[in-house]
Amino acid sequence: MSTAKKLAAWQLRERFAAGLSAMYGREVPAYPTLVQVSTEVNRDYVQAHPDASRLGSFDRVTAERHGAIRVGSPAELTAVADLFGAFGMVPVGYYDLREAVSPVPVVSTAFRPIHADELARNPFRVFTSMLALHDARFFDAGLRSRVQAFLARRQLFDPALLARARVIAAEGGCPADEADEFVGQAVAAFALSREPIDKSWYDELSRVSAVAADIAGVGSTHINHLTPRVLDIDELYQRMTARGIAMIDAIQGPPRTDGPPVLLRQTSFRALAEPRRFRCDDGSVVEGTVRVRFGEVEARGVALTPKGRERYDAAMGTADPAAVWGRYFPSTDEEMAAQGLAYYRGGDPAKPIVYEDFLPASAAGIFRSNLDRDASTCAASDDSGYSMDWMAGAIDRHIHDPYDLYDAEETAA
Ligand code: OOG
Ligand code: NI
Repeated sequence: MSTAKKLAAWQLRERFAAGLSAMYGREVPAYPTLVQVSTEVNRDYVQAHPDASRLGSFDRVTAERHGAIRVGSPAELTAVADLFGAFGMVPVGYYDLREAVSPVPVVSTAFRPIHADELARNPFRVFTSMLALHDARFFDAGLRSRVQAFLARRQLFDPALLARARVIAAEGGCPADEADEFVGQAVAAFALSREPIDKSWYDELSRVSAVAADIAGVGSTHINHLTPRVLDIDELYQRMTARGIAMIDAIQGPPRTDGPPVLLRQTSFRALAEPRRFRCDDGSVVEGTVRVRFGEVEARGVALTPKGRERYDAAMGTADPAAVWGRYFPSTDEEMAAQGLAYYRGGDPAKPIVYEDFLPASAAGIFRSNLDRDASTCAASDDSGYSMDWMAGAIDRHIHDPYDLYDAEETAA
């Protein structure tokens, strides 16, 4: 029997997250600043609040990131699922961003670890969106078949990398001496390509939606953003603004309140222009820029039960959620637990279960805040049939319901 040292899925995940962060920091110079300010905010917060680690240790929170990627087809989404499986990341939740106030032509899931001990070791998660190509409101039949032909010609991941990932997922880890190469290749698959972009194709897709151009206008995928977690997002917002970094107008999600923080609050700074080369119809290559990648930061609170979520949605539907918050939510964890509004380990209000997922309205807002204009739609009706079940079938995997996971964690205690 081999005695070679083996790395477990979580150790590979930790290296994968760190590798992506290092690469993204080289690609997007504002990102290391965001990480640095986030770390400072967390350090100051922990010093001033003795109970700060209720929602996660300083080490976990400061190392914590989520990423976002976008792919074009069910086959590409399946490849992502194969790759992320090696890192112990499985699909959780279904988000339909076509239903947002400013619709985005994608349907999404999040790949993440699901067990409490795995989350505590490294909670890296990736919000993953797939182009809703079969929604006729965005894509007519002609454009759809040209996008499909374009996607069929590209290969996001080396088949050998995916084969290796499937073996690692099945074995729950890999020999230590193979880890660097595997993780390095997985990270590199999400680098921004330097290949020239076909200008007229990119422009045509941009007229439908900037997201469509970002996904299907180029030959590869890339990290769209990596998001550090902070313990005090209002403070982070102020410190970034003081450094002269223009943030979007608002913090998305629940307002700041005196009571227990719930769900997820996020904010971002505007996508930065990055140099890209474009190939014109006459074959010449010109320098240009694209603006698609941005910086985002988030604060996480306690996960809400379905009953709590209903209250949340009702509060958020009012004109000024901050002003009326107290009518919808009590101001202590004890009351939150007693009323069955949020999840606590073993029902103990001293042990909140952190929300590990995303919010569709915020996600659409994050997309939206970084696009110059909304998607253009036509009057056609949507017969795409996209749903969570459709997606589960398309990638041939169970998509976990977040509530099942929180329920299980509450009783596992
Ligand atoms: C994903 C936007 C959603 C979030 O944090 O809600 C997201 C994207 O822009 O691709 O990352
Ligand atoms: Ni995000």
